[in-house]
Amino acid sequence: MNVDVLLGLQWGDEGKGKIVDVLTRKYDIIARFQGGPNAGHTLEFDGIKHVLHTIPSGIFHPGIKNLIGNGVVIDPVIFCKEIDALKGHNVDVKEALLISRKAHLILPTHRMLDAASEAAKGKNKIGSTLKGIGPTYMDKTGRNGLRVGDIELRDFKDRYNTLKEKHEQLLSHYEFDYQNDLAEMEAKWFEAVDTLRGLTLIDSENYLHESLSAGKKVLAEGAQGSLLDIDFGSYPFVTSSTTTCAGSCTGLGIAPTRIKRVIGIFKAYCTRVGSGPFPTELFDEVGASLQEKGHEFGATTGRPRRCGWLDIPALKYAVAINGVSNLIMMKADVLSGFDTIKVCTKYLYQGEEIEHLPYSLDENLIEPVYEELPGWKEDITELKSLDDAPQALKDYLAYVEEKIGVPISILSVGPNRTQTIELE
Ligand code: 2SA
Ligand code: MG
Repeated sequence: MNVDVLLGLQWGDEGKGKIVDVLTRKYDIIARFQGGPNAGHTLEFDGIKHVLHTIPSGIFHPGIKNLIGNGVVIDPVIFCKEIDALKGHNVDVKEALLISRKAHLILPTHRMLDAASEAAKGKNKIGSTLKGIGPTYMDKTGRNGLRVGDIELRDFKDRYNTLKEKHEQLLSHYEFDYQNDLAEMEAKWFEAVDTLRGLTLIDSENYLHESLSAGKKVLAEGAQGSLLDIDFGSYPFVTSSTTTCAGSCTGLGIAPTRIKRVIGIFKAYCTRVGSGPFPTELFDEVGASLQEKGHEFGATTGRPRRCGWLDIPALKYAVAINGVSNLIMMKADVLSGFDTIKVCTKYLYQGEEIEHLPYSLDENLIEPVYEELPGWKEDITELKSLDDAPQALKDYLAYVEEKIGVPISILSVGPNRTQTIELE
């Protein structure tokens, strides 16, 4: 059978967690393919809000397998905290959660390196989540990393010490005041590694291959967003993994020919957390109101997210890179109440109008050009069908579909599972 891929088309926080949770019943396996505890996937149901970082968003559905793929980086300490938070929700992690032996481990010293590297950048900080993501992927591509499967080897401690010593050398080159006690961090880390050892560690590419051959359906769950992709994002203000569709092949070991649908999620407006260019960013009361109404704060760090209008050239770029077959529009409810809604349809780039995303998104070179659409005043959080939607919302959806050339198959009008309208 096939793999569907679900990923974010903007700078992350599009609502992937909620939609994976909603769609899980259609699949047998939910598989995360990249990123790590930098992600914050928020799910809300039965009056409770859950935030997942490393664990796939299908975990609350009995009978579904949730796989952490080889492309993911795992911090055992954060991972164990997530597992603890699942206790009391009837989740048998030994049964429901599978972990690739080829996933890489985030060491305490990776986190220290992340902090030191960010501090050294001064005003050019990436705005990293400080979870050690960049240094861990650097060790992966530098062929120095530690993998989950290593914890089953007899010489694991030696391997750990070799990498830690390398890190300590690197750290000695930074002038950075480490507030944390490494010995204490290490003790917690090794305790968490023991817990990890007791979970279900597998060669996940083989498992997926066999499952697909046996007719199982897989949903690959992305983290962060396409504009944070290491190759195609607003480099260097990106994360260190392949957040785009291709990442699902390398991060899970599935062949491109297995992929059927590519489901792209976007917010009805834009947000970005961390540094880096953001052409449609609003610094006025409209931006403040989007932030407040949309509760736009980082699910991992609590940082306020920057807000702005929808950016069509950026969205089109993401749709093209990923080969998106279905769109999902999130947080349409947050746009209720505006007299008019602006949409960026092109840019003024060095004095010339362009409709594509240019190489540099430097704010001194690029200026968004907007079209204005009528807004709607109605509260749409109880909406069950598009038939009952305000005309201006229907027009907004039709406008975006026409601009992008891909149908919108789901509209989300609130954070809860139940506030989801399937349009197909
Ligand atoms: P990193 O930590 O090395 O991956 O940071 C590099 C850049 O990637 C951004 N990034 C994110 N952007 C949006 N959401 C993310 N997850 C959390 C959330 C973020 C949070 O769900 O809200 O809580 O702050 C995420 N993870 C990484 C990051 O801001 C840097 O710009
Ligand atoms: Mg998030």
